[in-house]
Amino acid sequence: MSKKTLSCFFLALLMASFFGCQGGDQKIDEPNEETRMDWWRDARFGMFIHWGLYSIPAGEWKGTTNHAEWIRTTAEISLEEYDQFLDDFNPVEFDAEAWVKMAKDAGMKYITITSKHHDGFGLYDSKTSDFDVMATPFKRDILKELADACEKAGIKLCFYHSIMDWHHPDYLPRRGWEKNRSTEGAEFPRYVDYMKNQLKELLTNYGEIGVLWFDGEWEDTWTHEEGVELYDYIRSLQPNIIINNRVDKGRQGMQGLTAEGNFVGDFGTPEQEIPDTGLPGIDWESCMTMNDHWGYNKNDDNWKSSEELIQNLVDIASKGGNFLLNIGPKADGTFPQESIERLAAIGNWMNVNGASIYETQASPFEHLDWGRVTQKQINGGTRLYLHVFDWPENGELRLGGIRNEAIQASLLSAASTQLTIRRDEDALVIELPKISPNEIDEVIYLDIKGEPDMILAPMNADSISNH
Ligand code: H79
Repeated sequence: MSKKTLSCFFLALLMASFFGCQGGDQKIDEPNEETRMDWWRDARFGMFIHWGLYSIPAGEWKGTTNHAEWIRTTAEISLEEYDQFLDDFNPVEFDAEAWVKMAKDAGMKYITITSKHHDGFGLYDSKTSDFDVMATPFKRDILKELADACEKAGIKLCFYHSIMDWHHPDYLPRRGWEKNRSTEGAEFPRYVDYMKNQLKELLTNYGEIGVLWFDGEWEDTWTHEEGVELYDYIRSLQPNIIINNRVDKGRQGMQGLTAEGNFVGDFGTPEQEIPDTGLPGIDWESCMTMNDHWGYNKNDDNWKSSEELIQNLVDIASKGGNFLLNIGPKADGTFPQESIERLAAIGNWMNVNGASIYETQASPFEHLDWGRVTQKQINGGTRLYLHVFDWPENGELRLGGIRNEAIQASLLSAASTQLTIRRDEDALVIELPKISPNEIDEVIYLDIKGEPDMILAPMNADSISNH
């Protein structure tokens, strides 16, 4: 093992122990593993869509306003009352091609939509259920229209499917407040069969699906054995599909990474957070809302700025993860205006800087004051993308702790601009224009010879125990 490989190994070990996880059983011994995950690892950026009957009350119920896709439970709405939303679901403005175009223009490579959320409502034509879009005045298979639009646009379609189900009579347990819903005759194994039949429909009628994204696995009724069985079942229907770690019981809280053990699932799922550092050898995807709710909430105006969202995407890419950014469409089938504006701003940035995100790997640097780094192999060397969040006042960008010889540096937004590079002890220093062309994140690319040869802090027992 070379010194560099050795230090990478220790870094990986340190991070794994720091996070208390080994990524579980990620099935890395399978011969087709690399190709199966390739498109997803290259994509880096996807759109989450939370849409269903809950978009009708839009987060508000009898004067309380802090609800969304959980409204049936958080507002304690009886099944009979919730079922009445079926009559009102008529999103006449829904236009699958327009949705897919907004995702694509923002630079997203895949769309993960709720085929069924915890409320049990299906956005598609399910022969196994009466609680689906065909029971509404709309009577159009939303997922089929999206599948066609995605196919045309070259976007991967993925499904979020909740294991927890507050509607099916065989699902257990009932919510604590649901005193009037009897459990008599309910049999959980029959619910599992129902869910598998639904999944079979979803994996048979909508072409090749990119990801199955499970959720609601934390309830006591769902077991590790059922998770493994479901994982294998899904892979038997579409062998190349990718499945998140919430299919099994190994997820560790909202941090979302898989605990050590024999758990199935192809990637970790941090929710509303970004890990502090990269996680070498572990696939993960941070999912996040643009405001404070997943489903549409008409009173929630706590929108993240476009700057924050772009910097989140960069931060995640610099740590080797994917970003799944959520939209909660309105009941009429349109996206909230604030979401449309943010998608457009991200798209403007991605049009210029997409190369610094797609098909990149995590940063070789541990910490940088001024921003983040992503990297890509090039002929004979490595292209480092330097994402400058804080433009240096003295006009000098300092990249410390790297031994490689520099080849050239340019602004990604103006590749003809050659920037001057000099070495200052362990650092490469790049002379920048006085003013940043893009205050959110101007990207410099720096080509170096060979793979990054980093000067890492010595890994001894003291430095490990200091973490
Ligand atoms: O679909 C969106 C939310 O509706 C859903 N996940 C995102 C993608 C979601 N469901 N619940 N939550 C989010 C928060 C639930 C957290 C908890 Fe737990 C469930 C706390 C205790 C049980 C997470 C899982 C922490 C421990 C286990």
